[in-house]
Amino acid sequence: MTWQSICLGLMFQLIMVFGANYPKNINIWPMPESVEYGNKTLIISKDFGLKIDGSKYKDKAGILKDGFTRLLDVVTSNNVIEYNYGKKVDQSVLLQGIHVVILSEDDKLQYGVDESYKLNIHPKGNPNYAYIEAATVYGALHALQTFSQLCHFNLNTRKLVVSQTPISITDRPRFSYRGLLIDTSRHYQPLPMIKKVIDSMAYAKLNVLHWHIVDEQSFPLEIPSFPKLWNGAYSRPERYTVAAAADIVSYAQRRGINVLAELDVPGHARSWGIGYPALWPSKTCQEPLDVSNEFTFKLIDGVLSDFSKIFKYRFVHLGGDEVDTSCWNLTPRIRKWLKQKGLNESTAYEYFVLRAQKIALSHGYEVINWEETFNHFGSKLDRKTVVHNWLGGGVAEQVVKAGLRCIVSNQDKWYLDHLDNDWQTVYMNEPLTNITKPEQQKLVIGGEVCAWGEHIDGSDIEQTIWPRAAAAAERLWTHPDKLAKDPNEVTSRISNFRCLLNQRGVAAAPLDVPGRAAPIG
Ligand code: CP6
Repeated sequence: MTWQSICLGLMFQLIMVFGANYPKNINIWPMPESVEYGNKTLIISKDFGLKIDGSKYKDKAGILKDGFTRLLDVVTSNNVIEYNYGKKVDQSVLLQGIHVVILSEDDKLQYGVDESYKLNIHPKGNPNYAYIEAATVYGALHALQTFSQLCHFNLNTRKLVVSQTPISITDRPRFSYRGLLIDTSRHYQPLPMIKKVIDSMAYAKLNVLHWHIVDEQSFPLEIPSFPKLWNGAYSRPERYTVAAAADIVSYAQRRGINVLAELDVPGHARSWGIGYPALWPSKTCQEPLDVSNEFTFKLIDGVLSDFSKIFKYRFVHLGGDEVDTSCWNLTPRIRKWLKQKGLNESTAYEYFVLRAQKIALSHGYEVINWEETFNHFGSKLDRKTVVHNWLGGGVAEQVVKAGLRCIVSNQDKWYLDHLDNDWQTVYMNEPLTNITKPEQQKLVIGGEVCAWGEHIDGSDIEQTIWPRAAAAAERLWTHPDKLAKDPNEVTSRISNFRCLLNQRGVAAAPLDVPGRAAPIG
């Protein structure tokens, strides 16, 4: 018997004796880059407060203060996980608050903003204050989310506590783009529900709400330049005013989430013609938008001009997917135009997409397009285009080889409206599959789970999104070394996160492990 084996055996016995009543892991979702934790529990003071002494950031807009208020709301009201870690509550130290130091005064939220943070619960320094350091206020908001997941209601002391201290966390996202698509054309979503989705995204550190606002079924958004467009809404109440859309954008921004607006052209746009029938090839052939009509592009210009006043993200999504161009040839007027211009259906599709791109660029946007555009004429796309994968063929590899950026959303793994994509499948979808060169890996800016709206309205959106979107959130946030190789290793931790969502009022569906929805410890 060697010295080492005696030592290991002793450690094992110690863990058996002292660790029996103690959680095996730490329930943070998504898992941070590095975590060290102990087994003490600290009581949170009744007048738990926020201080920002020493921060360059002065919180004039109250983004941090509001984030702190939300933290108190979720940890003190109906949203507390009851854990009885029992014996090691430190009665001698009251946690009086959180000291946040933010190094940059800039509160501009943009693609690539520094979201890193450090969270220390008194391993050194002032024992009465948790300590957060972040480059920007948005990193600090992530730190508060992590902190909120460490708070529990302790049954022994009947007090709110922070468990597993002392704790020391260093964290930052793996990808800058961590998206969720919602679709308000197939079914309208009420504003409070969109806000609820935004809140829940912040719990999982997702940072882009891809708002697929309009499609062939309805056009619910007010466009002041072309006020008849929202005649294509299902009904008067099922519409979003400019003010409401701007409110959604600011609500999201204050939580560190950007809103990516989509204008899907030239397919998926039939509803535009309810207000402006000239956009249809004909009364009986209503899709795609009329490529031969200058009014089509004048209208796109007006819509994108109005978009640019509301949607402040660097990117706009111009769709370009599933375009059936047959109406163009079936309409004599358009067939004549194609012939005059020397175009066929395929080159006219290319002409349309590239012209729409130019309009978006003129309004200061960079463009995201669905992958069919790349598959048909990738080399002609603007070099700043981000190609959005959704088909199953692993286009990301080709896109980054061509030097363009890519977002991954393959439908066989990351479409949430496909209910047979279970959380394990979602978890295991690796955006860098077959991409090994560092300079090509950098071009994959992230990924997105999609909740297409054909079968989703306010009654089931939360259950459809959660908990599976959380599995993607960890894939997109967590350093690959910390990701589980086998999703079953994280069942207990994701169950805990699902339970946390329920306790915060989000109707997350059960995981598919019978009887294990809310494990203790
Ligand atoms: N709507 C739009 C959709 C889809 C796409 N674009 C879609 C296609 C196939 C499946 C799910 C959704 N409903 N505008 C494709 C990007 Cl299986």
